[in-house]
Amino acid sequence: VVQFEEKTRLSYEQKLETSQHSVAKKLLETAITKESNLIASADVTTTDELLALAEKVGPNIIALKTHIDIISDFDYEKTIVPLKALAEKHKFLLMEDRKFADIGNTQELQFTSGVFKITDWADFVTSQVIGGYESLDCFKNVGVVAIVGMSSKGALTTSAYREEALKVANSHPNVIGGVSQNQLPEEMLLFTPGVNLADSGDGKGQQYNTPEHVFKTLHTDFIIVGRGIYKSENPGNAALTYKNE
Ligand code: S5P
Repeated sequence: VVQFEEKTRLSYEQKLETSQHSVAKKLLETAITKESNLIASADVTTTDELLALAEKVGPNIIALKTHIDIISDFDYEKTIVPLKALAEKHKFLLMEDRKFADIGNTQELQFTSGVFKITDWADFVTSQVIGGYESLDCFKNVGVVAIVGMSSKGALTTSAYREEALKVANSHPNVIGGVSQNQLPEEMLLFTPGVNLADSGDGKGQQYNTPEHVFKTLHTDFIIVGRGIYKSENPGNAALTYKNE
């Protein structure tokens, strides 16, 4: 009888031993300490909602993912200062999902300037790799999560694109991992959005899988959950449910 052994994923402890980047290490340490691999996506549009959500989900997440440019009353002192305090209190990291997609010089300006000053507060950011290797050089003081594959219907991140994107991402020292709906090389951390226990889509192109599916078939390291948590009647309980899943 020939037995086929299913390839198992490395443990967070094993990944911690081999990870090179300080932000990757911090994420893995947080995951181990809090026994969580959950990132909540805070796609809310006011500072009050953002801070209230962070307070509720904070104990059960390892990172809070923001789209800081959708906060309509953004103010560095009123939005970021208390958000950083909550991150410190509940021991989670801040992931700004900016999905940079330009030449290096422009990305550097978008990262460091404007009202958001992402460089001052984000622990890690998402970036497309469409601008090529050198476009990622500006993200020196943060970890970069490369957008390798997207979850939406009809996305142009085909297997040929993903293969090329991975070459850029996996060779760049600022990159700690990738966002994808497919497995990644073991040395990269895999972040998977498009996770929801109740729905299979949102009617706007988003496609959902369950936590069980992405952990078992993709060997995801961290799930990213937005509406499954922040639209829930009780986001604190929902975060705990997704953490336990
Ligand atoms: O391929 C992707 C990449 C990202 S980062 N698909 C995604 O949905 N995302 C983000 O994950 C998206 O921008 C949103 O902030 C979150 C998913 O939210 P949900 O409400 O659909 O869970």
